Amino acid sequence: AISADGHVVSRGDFSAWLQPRRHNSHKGSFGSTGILGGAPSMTGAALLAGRAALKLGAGRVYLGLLDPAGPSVDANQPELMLRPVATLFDAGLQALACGPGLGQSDEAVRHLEQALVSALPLVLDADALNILAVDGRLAGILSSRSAPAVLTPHPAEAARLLGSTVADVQADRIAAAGALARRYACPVALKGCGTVIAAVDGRWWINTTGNPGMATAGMGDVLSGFTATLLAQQWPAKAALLAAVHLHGAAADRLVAAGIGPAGLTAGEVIDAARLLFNEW
Ligand code: NPW
Ligand code: AMP
Ligand code: MG
Repeated sequence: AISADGHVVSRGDFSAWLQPRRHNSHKGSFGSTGILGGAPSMTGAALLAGRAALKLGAGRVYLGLLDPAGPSVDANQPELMLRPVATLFDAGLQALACGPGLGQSDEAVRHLEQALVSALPLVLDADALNILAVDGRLAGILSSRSAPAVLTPHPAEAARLLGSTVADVQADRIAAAGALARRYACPVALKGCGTVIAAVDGRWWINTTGNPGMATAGMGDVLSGFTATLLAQQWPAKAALLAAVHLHGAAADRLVAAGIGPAGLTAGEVIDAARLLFNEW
């Protein structure tokens, strides 16, 4: 223990939820994960999140892309089901990641509100956090909703939410993560070297997996997909967040140990390495 309230993340923090698949499982046993994002020029973020969800065991993955000119199929991952965003909420989801490449258009705000007022477990990342930082009404809906949500800000997103600066956030990452967890009444992962996970009750964890090879575009979008699919597979919010953060970094560490990175490590490669590791766990 680092202090009475703080711990280093280890597998024991979530191993109770690592269950072998029952022999008679079917795709409905592993949940339908939704991804809301993919505005023009950022569809890749949503596709990465969707692929991450798929390869961490999702029964089904649905993507609602905001880009009207976006693809209707991912030729590299045709298992993903791409829907017009207006129909995403009709797909019978068990959890939804909001934010990867979402943008901050009026349409993005409307869909985020639909997510917040739903009873779905949510991952809120990237532009979903940027919208919450400037829209007090939606922030109020978040802090009073009863279904689970988790927040995964990087330091700049955390600074926007707190109305502070990246330097302030980085000067006391544990305090920043804890303040966000209290304010929004949900677990928070403040990402970056030594991701801090803060719970609503004041407990916090530092994750020591991960490396600077992860400092590349798309890496956070993969974490959103991992977290969302664990929520859809019925993991409790805090366990899902701890496991996703730990696995994400451990997968990147394994790739670097194999010479795949740090330079040039890609987010897509981390998805495949995480799949291997998760099946070993
Ligand atoms: P600086 O200035 O570089 O030092 P933004 P974004 C700071 C989508 N994506 N420690 C950083 O600092 C996302 O999903 C699409 C310190 C900079 O100021 C979003 O929807 C992709 N500072 C959207 O793009 C792949 C740190 O944060 C600022 C920090 C915008 O997201 C990429 C940048 O953050 C991307 O995911 C740290 N550890 N980490 C795609 N393939 O379609 C970050 N900063 O302005 O929120 O922009 O994160 O790129
Ligand atoms: P994002 O900025 O949203 O793309 O998220 C980046 C992801 O990569 C987060 O999960 C970070 O914790 C992780 N990451 C980036 N740089 C490092 C680093 N130097 N050490 C460990 N993890 C990192
Ligand atoms: Mg991000």
